[in-house]
Amino acid sequence: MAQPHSLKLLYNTPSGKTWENALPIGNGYLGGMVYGNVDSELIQLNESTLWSGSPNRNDNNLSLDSLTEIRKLVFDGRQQEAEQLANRVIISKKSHGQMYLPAGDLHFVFNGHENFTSYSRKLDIEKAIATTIYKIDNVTYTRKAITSIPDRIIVIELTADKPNSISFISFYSTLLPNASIKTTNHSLLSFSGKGIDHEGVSGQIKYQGLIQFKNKGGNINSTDTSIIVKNADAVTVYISIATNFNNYHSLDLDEVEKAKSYLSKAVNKSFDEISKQHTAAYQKYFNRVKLNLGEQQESKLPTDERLKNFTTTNDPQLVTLYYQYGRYLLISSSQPGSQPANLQGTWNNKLYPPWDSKYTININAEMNYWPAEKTNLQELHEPFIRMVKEMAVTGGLTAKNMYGTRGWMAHHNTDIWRATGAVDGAFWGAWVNGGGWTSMHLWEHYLYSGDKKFLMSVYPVLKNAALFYADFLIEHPKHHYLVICPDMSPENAPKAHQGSSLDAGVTMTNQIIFDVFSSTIKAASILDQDQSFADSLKKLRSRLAPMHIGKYGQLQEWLDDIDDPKDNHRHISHLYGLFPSNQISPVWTPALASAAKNTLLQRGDVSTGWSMGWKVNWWAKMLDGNHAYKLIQSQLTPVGTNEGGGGTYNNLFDAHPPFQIDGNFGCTSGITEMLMQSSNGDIHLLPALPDVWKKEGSISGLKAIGGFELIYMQWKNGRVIKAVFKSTIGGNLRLRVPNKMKMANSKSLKKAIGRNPNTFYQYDATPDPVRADGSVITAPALKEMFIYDMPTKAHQLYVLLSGK
Ligand code: FUC
Repeated sequence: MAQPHSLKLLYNTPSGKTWENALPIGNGYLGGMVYGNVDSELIQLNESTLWSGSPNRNDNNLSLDSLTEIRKLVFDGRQQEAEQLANRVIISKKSHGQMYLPAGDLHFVFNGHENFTSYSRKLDIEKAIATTIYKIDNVTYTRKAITSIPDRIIVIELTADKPNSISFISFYSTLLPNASIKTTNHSLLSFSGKGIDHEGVSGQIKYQGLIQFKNKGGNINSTDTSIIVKNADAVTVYISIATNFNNYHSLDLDEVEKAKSYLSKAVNKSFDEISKQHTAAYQKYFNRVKLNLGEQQESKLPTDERLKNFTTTNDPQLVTLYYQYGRYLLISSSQPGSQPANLQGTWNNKLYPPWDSKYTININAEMNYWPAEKTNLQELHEPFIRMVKEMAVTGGLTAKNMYGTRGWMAHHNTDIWRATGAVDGAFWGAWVNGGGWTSMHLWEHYLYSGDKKFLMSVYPVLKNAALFYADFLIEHPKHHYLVICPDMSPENAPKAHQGSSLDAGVTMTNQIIFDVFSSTIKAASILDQDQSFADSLKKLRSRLAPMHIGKYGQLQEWLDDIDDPKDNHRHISHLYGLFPSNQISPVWTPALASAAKNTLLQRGDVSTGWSMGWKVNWWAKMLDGNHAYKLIQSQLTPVGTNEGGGGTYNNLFDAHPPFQIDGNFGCTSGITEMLMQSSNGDIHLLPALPDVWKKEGSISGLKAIGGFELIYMQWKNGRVIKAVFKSTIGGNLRLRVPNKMKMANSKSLKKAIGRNPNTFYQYDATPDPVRADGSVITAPALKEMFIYDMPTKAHQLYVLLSGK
């Protein structure tokens, strides 16, 4: 099979003034947006700890005294009054979250470069380098930009193919007030200042930027605030930015020393040397997964044109590019020790960005990390996991202050200060599952790695997430289940509640609690501790509300059957149970799965970017590859052309709109789920392969639950013809494939019967009207599949070939 066209975003026009045309580079700590403009180039800068405000809390401690009243109002069906009261006593009177700030713009003015030819710019995501090339008269100019992972700096190289050709003026500008900008020794441009005050929280982040210009040939000079280069052969620019941020409660680092130390370590290295080491560090992650869906001639066209054509052309390589771009963006915005990727990853040019460019944890921040484990970037999950551990501390006080419980909780937003109070308005903010949902990422990391030491280290976080629920659940006076009240299905309101979202015992919450309890019970047993606590959780779990199928054949979003089949709200939160959780499965719970399918059909396809990204995952989990592909088509539609919905910008950033990075990550996860799933009690190969990709393709490097790695898989005409697995911790590998397979060494594969003996693949019975009894249920859609068992040992390769 032909090798896929190299993985590059290509353009033959500069970005102009449009930020969403510019190309992102980053290393988790620093971000740059490279415009590739010719006579006035712009690199927009970010530093991931440059935020407004300072350590602060935003709980509303009036909550506790009014809780009984709010609950009574909700149970009495007086939701609007409950919401009004919640606005007064639950919603923060202080900060509604601080903002991620831009770190300024670096400009280069090239006089006489207005009329250029032979222009191209590209982002090579195999090497993580952005390049701009153009010609003026007979001179070819090349600019390269990287954000080095090992050196923690941005480096730009400007070259020309004739000596003495490079002349420009460079200066820095910023939206941040009161910045000080100066030059030193004619070659160092520095900027410094403080993050801004916001919503009553004083800005205490101090930042320092150092931009060192190094010319070869020609000469270099400066004014007070700009650098002037004349007739150089080549110029290298080293950008170091640091802040005093140490962690969410201390600002005790020296930003000047930090910025200096990164710069001094890098400045004596050449661009080539830094870029070689950067690419090697980047490829350590990136090269782990290779995807080939085939390619057509379209691969050679500029990326923006391919995007325009995508819905009407079969361009599988654009999907490959978009898939790998999701991995590129995660590597570039989330490195061990860095801040987690926020709503915009690491890239923001606005002083007041949409939703503060912070962390929305009722879907968006979690979605950012869906590709982390399965696309073999598990180390990059660390910043998110650390954020959860930190919220477990700040949210411990919130649980106590606001709800009088033990354990920890968070509402629907957080920020760099790990604020866990309720924000925006009760309609959105009186949601208590930010801790429950985010803590499931700790469990997921354990499921993929089998790392018991890790599980031991995060067990207190899991246990305390469970404790909050254990204390906060109360009996529903009408339904008698244990429920959360006040509760809501994120950001949606049933018609019956006249515009109020508040309710009790909504489906998503019950599913999240079920997961938090089930994983804590399992973790306690794996770690051999807390047996009586685990038993008490089992009792509580058995009293949670099960999922219900409503009068339109839908999965009920609320405890009462009050869904509107015409509701096309972007949040379909009750399908959390289908993905990322697996309480709904066409294998184990066919009736619930068909209700989930009805819900998906009723809600429709086109929506905001992240919502479509989620839908790719859901349709993949429904084993419907063609519908999942339809959503990829809607996602890969130029922004503004999907009626009422999101899409994609020219630089392949996801459009909510505006830009929000979650849709990129959601889609990368969804494409993975189309090719391999490991959440239905087995490793399922090609579970949702759309017709357009059936002919042939291959993928390598995906990770599966239980420490398995798919070293390589190749398919032809929808059949798996080769699959190579590695196990890192041993255990039974149960395989579900669309065709017969055999082992390469002629050992026969055993036909699987009963429950998968691999404990990583054993799920607790879900609250399902068609609960499985332990035997393998074969839903009609799965009749044609072949299921095998193979005991494995750690670090051995297992090669399987298709029968014919
Ligand atoms: C949630 C979503 C919005 C948006 C915001 C950042 O509130 O409902 O669509 O994505 O997060």
